[in-house]
Amino acid sequence: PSATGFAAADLGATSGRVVLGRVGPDTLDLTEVHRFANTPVRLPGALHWDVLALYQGVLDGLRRAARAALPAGRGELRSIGIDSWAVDYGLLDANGALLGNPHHYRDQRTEDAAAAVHAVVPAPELYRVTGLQHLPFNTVFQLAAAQGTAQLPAARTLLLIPDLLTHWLTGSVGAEITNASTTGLFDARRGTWSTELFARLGWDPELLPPLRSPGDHAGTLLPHVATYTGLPPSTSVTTVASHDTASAVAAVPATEPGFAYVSCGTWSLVGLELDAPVLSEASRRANFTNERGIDGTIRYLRNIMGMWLLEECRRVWDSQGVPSDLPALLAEASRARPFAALIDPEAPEFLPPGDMPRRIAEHCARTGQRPPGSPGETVRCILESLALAHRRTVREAARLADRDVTHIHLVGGGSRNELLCQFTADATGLPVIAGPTEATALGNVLVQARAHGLVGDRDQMRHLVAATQRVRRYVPQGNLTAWDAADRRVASG
Ligand code: LRH
Repeated sequence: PSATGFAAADLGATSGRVVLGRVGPDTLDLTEVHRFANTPVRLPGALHWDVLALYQGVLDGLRRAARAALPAGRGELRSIGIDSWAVDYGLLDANGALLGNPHHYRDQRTEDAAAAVHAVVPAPELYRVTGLQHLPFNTVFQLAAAQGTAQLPAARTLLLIPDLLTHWLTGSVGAEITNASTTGLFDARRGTWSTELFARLGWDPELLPPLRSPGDHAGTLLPHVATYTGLPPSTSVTTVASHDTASAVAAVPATEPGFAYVSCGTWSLVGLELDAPVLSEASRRANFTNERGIDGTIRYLRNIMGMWLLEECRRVWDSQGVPSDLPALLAEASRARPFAALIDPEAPEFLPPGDMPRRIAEHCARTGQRPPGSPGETVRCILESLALAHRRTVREAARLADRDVTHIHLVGGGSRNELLCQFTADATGLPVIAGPTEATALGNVLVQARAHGLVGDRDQMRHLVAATQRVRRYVPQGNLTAWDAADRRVASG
C-alpha cells in the first residue's frame, strides 16, 4: 500500500515550517514544503509575535502540501496537525475576535507578576498543584501582568497559539493538554485545568476552553480555508501534542528504557519521561517541571537556555559586521582552550533579546573569569557551559525521580552540532544518540498517523523513528575529572 500523507505545521521561535509526512508500515519520511521566518515585532509597549503572518505561513504551507501530496502514487493528504512553542496565547472577545497581538514570552512585562500571583497562591502550593517549574513567562504570570488592561475583562476565550491557529482553520475551540500543562493553571496530578486556582486568582474559569488530547479530532476545514489551500473541506485537523517539546519527546528514537532526553533547539529541554509527576519540595527547589507528554506521560524536565545563546550571539555579530558563519565559528571553538570561561546558562539575564556577547562577557567578569576574547572562544564557552548544564540536569532529574539513566537521546536542531553532542557525552560520561533533527515534526506526524490507525503504541512509534531516521552515536571521550572540576567551578559561581 502507498504511504499516507499528513501535514505538520511546526512553529518555532525563529521560523515556522510545514512538512509533508508520509507514513506506512515501514515508512516515515518528511518533506519540507514551506519554511517562513518568525520575526517578533517590538511595539512601544511590548514584544509581540506576528501571529497573522504565522497563520498566513501555515495557510501557504498547506497549499503547497496539498499540491505535493496529490501527484499519483504519493497518496492523499489525510490530516493536518499544528504545534508550536508553549505558554503564549491569544484572547478572543465575545464575537471571536482576537484582542490584540499575542505577547512574546521573552517580553519583560511579567517582571513583577510572580510576586502578585504568589501573594494569592504561595509558590510551594502553586507547585504542589501544577508541578510547573518557575519561569517568569508562564501563562499564569502573563495573565497577572495583563491585569488592568482593557483586553482581560473583554476576553471570553483564551487560546494557546496552536489552538488559536486550529480555531482559525476549523472554527473549533479547545485546549490541547500537553500545551495546557505549561500554563501554570493545570493540575498535574488530575490532568485537568485547575479552575479553582484560576478563580482564586480572580479570573473567570469560563476563559479556559475544554481540554482535548493528542489524537483527538479537532475539526474540518472552514470553507474559505479549503478554497485557499486547495484541500477538500473534509480534511481533518487532528489534535497533536501541540507543545513542540511534547511532540519532540514523542519521537525520541528510544528502543530501550533508561534514557534521558535533550530536546535541543532554541531551548534545551532536559529530562526524563515518567508515569507520574514528582511534586516534592526538593523537586520544586531544583525547578523541575512536570509537563504532560502523550498518553498521560509526564515530561519531567528543566528548561536550559539552549542554542538561543549561540543564535543571539550570531545575530548580534552579524549586525556588527563580525563574521558569524556557523561552521567557521564551530571550527574556531573546537580549537579554543578548554574550560577557559564558563557561564551558568540558566541565569535569568540571558533570557531577553539583546547584546548576548556582552552579557556573556559581563557574566564571566562578575564571576572572576577572563571573558572570552574572540567569537570562537565565546562559542566554546557557550557549548561547554551547555554540556555542563545538560549533565547537571540529567543527574538531578535521575536523583529526584529515583531513576537510572544509561544513555541520552539528543534530538532537534542542536543534534547537528557535533561539538555540543560530543561535549554532552564527555561531560555526562554517557553515550549520546543524536538525532533526528526534525523530531518535533516527526512527533506531530506520528500522532496524526496513529489517530488514523497507521501506527501502534508509543513504543512502535519510537521504533519506527529509530528504523527510518538517521542518528549518530557519540561515546564519551577524554577526561571526566576535568568536567567534574569545571562543574564545581560553575556551581561555586
Ligand atoms: C520550546 C518551548 C519550551 C518552552 C518554551 C517557551 O520551543 O516550547 O518547551 O518552555 O518554548
